[in-house]
Amino acid sequence: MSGKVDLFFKSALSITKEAGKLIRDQIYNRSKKIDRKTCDIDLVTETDKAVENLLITNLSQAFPDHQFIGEESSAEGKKVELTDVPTWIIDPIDGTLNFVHTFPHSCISLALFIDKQPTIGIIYNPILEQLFTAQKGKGAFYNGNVIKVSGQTDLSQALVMYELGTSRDSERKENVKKNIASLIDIVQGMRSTGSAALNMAMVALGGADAYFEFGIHIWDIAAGELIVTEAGGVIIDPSGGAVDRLSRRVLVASSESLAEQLSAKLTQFYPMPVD
Ligand code: LIP
Repeated sequence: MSGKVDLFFKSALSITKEAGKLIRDQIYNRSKKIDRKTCDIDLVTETDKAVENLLITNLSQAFPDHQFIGEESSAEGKKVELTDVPTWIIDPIDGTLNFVHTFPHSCISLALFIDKQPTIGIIYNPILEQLFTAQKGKGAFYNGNVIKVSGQTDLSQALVMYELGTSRDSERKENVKKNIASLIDIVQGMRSTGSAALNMAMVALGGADAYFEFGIHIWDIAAGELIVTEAGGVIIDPSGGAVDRLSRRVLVASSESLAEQLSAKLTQFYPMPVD
């Protein structure tokens, strides 16, 4: 299977680079065609759709028996179902609001799951030429160089990634405010890129020490999970225990100890799962 995964990886990388050109070509277009999804801060552009279409078209031509879970296909009603069949999980532009604002922190997040396990992870910001990759058991890389998490084990010394999210749900917003107000006096710093995948890439790079969010989707975290764990980090449910990739909740950290310390400080929130 290893030879096959190498082929999957090489093909996916080439197709992702091709798709990245669509983002790079449009990032400075100030009149992007923008549609609203669930609210005025949950947006999709024609570039999101074009990138997802290019990835699915080319990957399904190369691997006809593979399945797909894509953010925009899901938004158009396709059921989100993770089976044992090799499945590509796609966020065509993670950080769409950044892309709309020409804020250059947006990326393609592409993962391959086999038997419901992450096997390939690719996070590519084509605007700043930032490429994070991992294959199961083969380590994590940033622009071809091996990366490792920071190994931070003290929450008071940690730089923690968070997000405000893209829903106007008042209960969720209150939870965000509560956790920021609590953590601001506990951790050394807090940062937000506007992209779950890039937040996870920062943890894998060792540039941040942890990231948590309530309200994400499987396509936001599927690639980042493998890149973080192959860099030596951990992924858990924010309340502790094993992550449920369809629960819309995630916590990654540079060490088991830091993950547990952060989890203990969080006020939990349980988003409605995607049906
Ligand atoms: C975004 C995530 C981010 C989250 C936003 C949104 P999108 O993904 O990367 O972490 O806070 O709500 O889900 O919508 O830009 O692909």
